[in-house]
Amino acid sequence: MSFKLQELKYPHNALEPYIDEETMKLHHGKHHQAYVDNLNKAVEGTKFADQDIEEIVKNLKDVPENIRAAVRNNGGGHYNHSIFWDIMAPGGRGKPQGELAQKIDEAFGSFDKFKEELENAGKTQFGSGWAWLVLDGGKLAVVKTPNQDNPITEGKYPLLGVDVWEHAYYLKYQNRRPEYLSTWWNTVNWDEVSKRYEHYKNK
Ligand code: MN3
Repeated sequence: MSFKLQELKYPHNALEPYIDEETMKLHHGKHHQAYVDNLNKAVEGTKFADQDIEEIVKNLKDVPENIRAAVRNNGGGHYNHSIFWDIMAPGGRGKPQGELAQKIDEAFGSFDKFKEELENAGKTQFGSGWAWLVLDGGKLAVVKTPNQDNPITEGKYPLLGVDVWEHAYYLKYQNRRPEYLSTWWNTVNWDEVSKRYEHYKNK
């Protein structure tokens, strides 16, 4: 068995005007595909070829040292982007609802404060990486990771993540990462983020 690039649940132009079609085509079809291909090469002939990508990234310390860096970068790349495509949707889905909305208010003071904190994490991630909303010991927090690292390797469950690699925004926003980040909220599928919250809240 090998890892596969999943189809997007929406067309490449569906996140316009916030994320342009060309960026989506390259990002999904080339960048994500390359992570999948390189992950498959790294784990070929090992037991990891048959494991769930989340389990692999979560238990990165169990991956043999000779392939760990390749799995960290490409397995992380595969896992991170799979989350990213899922938590976006055409037209977005407004605001968090119910228990997740309440937990965001408790943890950050308000939804706007949370947005500010996540954007700030994305802006201040030096070089390539991600900004995340995570469940850390049952509490919501914002963290950032370099490269293709995922917070789950540190035991923090990712509910939402925004890619701040230049390939995620450069065609449309050039060097304006803050503008990409503030616009990105229009794409967030809060129904999916809530599902992730429900799935991870008791772990
Ligand atoms: Mn990317």
